[in-house]
Amino acid sequence: MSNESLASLLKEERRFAPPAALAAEANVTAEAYEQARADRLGFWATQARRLSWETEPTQVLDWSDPPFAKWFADGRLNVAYNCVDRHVENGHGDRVALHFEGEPGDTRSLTYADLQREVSKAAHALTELGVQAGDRVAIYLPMIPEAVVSMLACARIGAPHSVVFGGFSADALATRIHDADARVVITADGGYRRGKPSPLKPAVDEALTRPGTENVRSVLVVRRTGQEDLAWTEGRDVWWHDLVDRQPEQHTPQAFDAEHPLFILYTSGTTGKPKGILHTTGGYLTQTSYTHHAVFDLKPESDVFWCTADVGWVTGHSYIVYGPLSNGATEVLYEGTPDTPHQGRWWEIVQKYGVTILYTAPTAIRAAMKWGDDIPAKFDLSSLRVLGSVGEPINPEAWVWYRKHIGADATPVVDTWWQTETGSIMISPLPGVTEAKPGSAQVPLPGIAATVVDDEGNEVPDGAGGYLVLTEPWPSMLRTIWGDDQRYRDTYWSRFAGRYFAGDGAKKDEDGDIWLLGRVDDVMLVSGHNISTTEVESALVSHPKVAEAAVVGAKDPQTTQAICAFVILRGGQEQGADEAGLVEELRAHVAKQLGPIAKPKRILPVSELPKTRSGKIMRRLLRDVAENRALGDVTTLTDASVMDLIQAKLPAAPSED
Ligand code: 6R9
Repeated sequence: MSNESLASLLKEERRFAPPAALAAEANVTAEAYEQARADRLGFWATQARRLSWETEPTQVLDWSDPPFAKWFADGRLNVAYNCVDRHVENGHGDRVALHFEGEPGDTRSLTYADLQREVSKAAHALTELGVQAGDRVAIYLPMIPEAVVSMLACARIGAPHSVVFGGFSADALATRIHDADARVVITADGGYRRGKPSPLKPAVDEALTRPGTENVRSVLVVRRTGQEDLAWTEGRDVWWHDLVDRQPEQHTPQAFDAEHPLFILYTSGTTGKPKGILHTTGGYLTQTSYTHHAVFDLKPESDVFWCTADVGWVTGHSYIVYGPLSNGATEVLYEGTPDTPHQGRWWEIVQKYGVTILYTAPTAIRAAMKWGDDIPAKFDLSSLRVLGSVGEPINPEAWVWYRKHIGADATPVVDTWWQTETGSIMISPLPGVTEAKPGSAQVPLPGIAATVVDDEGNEVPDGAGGYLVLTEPWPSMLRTIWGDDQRYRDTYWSRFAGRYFAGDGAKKDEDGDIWLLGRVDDVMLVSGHNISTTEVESALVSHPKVAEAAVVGAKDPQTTQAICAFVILRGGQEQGADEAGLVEELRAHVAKQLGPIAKPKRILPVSELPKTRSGKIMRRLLRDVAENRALGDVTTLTDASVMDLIQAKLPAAPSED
């Protein structure tokens, strides 16, 4: 961003009070903020008692060597015991942990007692393969119960896992195996996506031919799709059902130090080599458990929780595996895509399992908006009581749509800001406390310290914009970048001395509530003004004909950058008929919402946008298109053919003012 702080253009006046019944019974009340303010570390020490420790910690935070934090350092615990065994010991062995729904419609329910047996067997199997505490295990699986079981089995024996998205290529997998120096890979023959089996094992075979992957001794393969003619390397490859099924059903968990590594998860960032974000044991589990309890108001006896994320994303780690299971939740695990075999699949699943809490991403909400209101209307969604959003700023219009059409115009919507690096939710309303504002993540959770600063690192006043920073260490923070302490310091702790720089633009409104404005790299500079892509996108989405928008700044000789928008129209909107008229209407709409400076120079209606598997729009690629450049790295795209469709729309005559 240039010297001028990010201008804040969007005005949002709608307010939604928490439902009285929910507020009266809420897990967390306004008092939590007071307690945390009065004694932040004492507050986290109290939250650590949510867990069962073999050795209770006496220390809370050790920040004597910043930015390298230690939390609860003299405590010892086992994560899998906390997520599984203790619930069985407490009499909840018959409670369903996972309702698995395969994409083809096959189902499987695992109780906590089942999960204990499966995790124990898998832990024995990994030990038989020679995996010891500290060894890294790569997991490359579809969204099937074995993914959860594998992660917990690794945690049980103290072997850090590195989960790699099933959609990533052999190259991406090889780089991650190499960087973490993994010893074992857990995979499947394939998984189901969009109605067909999609192979996985061949990518592992290919990855393991690459230099740097020689230390992989074994590949453990789950049979999911039953594909024939699978290549098999004798002595290295072993079927899950051959090895795991014959193991003993009891396994004694061993406690590890609170700072023992739990997992590495790679984030690609915008450029360069992926960063292996390292998370450890006690602090991570404390904060994922607390935030899951507080932000979703989880009542483990009655709620059915569903986080739609892939386990290969941090959201799947923290809010499919560690948060919900540490809290003894019953949850849904769904393998496939939202529109297979029909566009009501998710709502059918909500109805079938009586889902009460749904946690998803803005991209999915906007897709549902595009498909039309009539689709969710066909299903009984009355079980839902809390809705959550994560991954990108949620446009106010999408927020309101989500509440109205999925939440019966009654459920709270919690917009949760956090990152792979933060491990758990950091900024979010609380459903029983906060008066919600559509489009704003609002306030740091109790025990979390965040603010917005200008270029010089000075806190901006209410009503102004700048950079989001975290001003105090937090329990589930990353501990370093795997194997690269210097890059950890440089990336997060050097821009503003003593504070964590998140890389996001943000503003504080007149009430001091925080609004996220997108990645700092995406901010546009137009005729000397910094304009956030998020705000222009939200203005476009507030037009009744637009479901989704992606905005980029393209080089421009007159204005430094010109605003270029790609829009997806809502269901039922004619495309092509009078495109020029529609484009003019949308440009005028943005000018009216935000002011003439934010009026896009070009608007291109498209049918799809390039996204990562976690649903984030890849603006970098759209910038390449808008500036007529060859496309950069597309390996983390869900569907590379999208870019061909978008490029085919060009060149379109840019409309001039
Ligand atoms: C959990 C996750 C992190 C980046 C983050 C920000 C964006 C996530 C958001 C949000 C606005 C929210 N982001 N949640 N922006 N409002 N509620 O997404 O982790 O994949 O590491 O991405 O996602 O830009 O910096 P990760």
